[in-house]
Amino acid sequence: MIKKFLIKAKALKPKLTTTEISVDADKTPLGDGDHTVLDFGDHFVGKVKIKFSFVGSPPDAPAFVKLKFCEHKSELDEDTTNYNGWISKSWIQEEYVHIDDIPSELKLERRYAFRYIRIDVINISSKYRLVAEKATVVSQTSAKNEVKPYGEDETAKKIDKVALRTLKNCMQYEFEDGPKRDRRLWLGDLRLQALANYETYNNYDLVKRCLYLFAGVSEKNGNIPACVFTRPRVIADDTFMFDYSLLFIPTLLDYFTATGDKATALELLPTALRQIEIAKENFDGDVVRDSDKLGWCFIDWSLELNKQCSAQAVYIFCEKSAIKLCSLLGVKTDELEEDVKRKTEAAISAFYDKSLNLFVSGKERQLSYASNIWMCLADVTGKENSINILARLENTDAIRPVTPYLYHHYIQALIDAGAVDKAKKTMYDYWDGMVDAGADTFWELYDPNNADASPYGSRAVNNYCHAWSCTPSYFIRKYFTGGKND
Ligand code: RAM
Repeated sequence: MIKKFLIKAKALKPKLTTTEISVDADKTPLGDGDHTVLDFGDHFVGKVKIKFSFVGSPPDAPAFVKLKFCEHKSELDEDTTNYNGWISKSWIQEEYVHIDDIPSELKLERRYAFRYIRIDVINISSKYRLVAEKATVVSQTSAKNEVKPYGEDETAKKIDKVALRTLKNCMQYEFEDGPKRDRRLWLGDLRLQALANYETYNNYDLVKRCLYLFAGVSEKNGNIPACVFTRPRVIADDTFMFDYSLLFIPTLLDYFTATGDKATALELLPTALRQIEIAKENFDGDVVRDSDKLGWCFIDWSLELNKQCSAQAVYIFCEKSAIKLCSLLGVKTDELEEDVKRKTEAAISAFYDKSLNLFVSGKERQLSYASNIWMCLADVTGKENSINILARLENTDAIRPVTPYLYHHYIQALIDAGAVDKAKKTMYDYWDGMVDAGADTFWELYDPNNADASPYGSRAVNNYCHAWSCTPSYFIRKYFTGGKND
């Protein structure tokens, strides 16, 4: 823990903006086994109150009800009793409550992320029926301003509206990954949220707070954890990821580029550069270790993915960001430049398959979008080759991205290579698919061919509002502007 950084993070803790939204229920009298659904018409994050009354005789026994908060309508009828995912079932937003006094207003302590509330009456006396009258959410966010959906056409505007809401609802005391689950700050998510934030809500202090939180909880050796808990007090998670630690560097570079805040950049630069030194411990010579000896390197939620090649590329990408940041700050870059040159040459000789003209990964020489996307982002073979690599991939059975997180990187790689039209089409197809499937906010996972896709063994714990899916707002404003930014 570095106290002076955590003190700065604390001073930057935002005040949340709250808004009260109420909806009337359909007031159907509910007996044993009956249920009703309240629809708030959009996705909200906040605390909830529900007013109940009754019809019939005076209530002579409590009503025992189940409340289920759902982000997406498909969750309303999802049976979660036999949940067998590998992360805790406690993330599912279900409550079992006794209502003793009726009429009364039930005030729930937890914060929920939802559009719908399903109320099931489990047990009630036969002498009366329960009536749900009205529900209210005090919605909260640290986004200060409203941002008008923007886009060069209707599809872009439609996607942007949902992306803006995704970002806004993940903006709480930190940039959360998902307001339903895990409700905390992850580095990979932060980097993408910050990019979208610079084009939209411009809450620079929230990014600054998150940078100081990460730097403040770094290990004794300087290593930055993949995620931070802030409640009930600030504490680092014991999860470290090869890629996420390194991604602190471009996150700091982006922050400095957006704000010009040199004091912060200079203060956090040593922490950023330290990630390169620590990452080096995972190299044999200039080639990063294979996936099984590397520890966790995230890249994507595809469980079969070999990460070796992507890890090498992330390292190069981040080291190049470090060079840029140092140059902007007037810090010398000779050692970084020598190292990146060696790592780039090693990347080509270890991972570039000359017969395929594509990058492959691991002992099995696995072909994936991830490896090639990251090698293009790291600009290992130059822009012209990148455009060919990304085009060539399409006619192969390379492992495809499964999360909007890797889709983001795919789109960025296409843009960097100059394939802006293809990037736009890819973004429209993928994100508009979620809009068509009823997204009010964008999801953690979206596989157009498999509605049940989940890295957790059950989609009941998937998020339908997830940080890393908000970047259409960034792409649309920065690159797909109908010539406005050219
Ligand atoms: C998920 C989180 C987060 C991501 C990590 C790797 O559990 O929701 O978005 O960054 O995994």
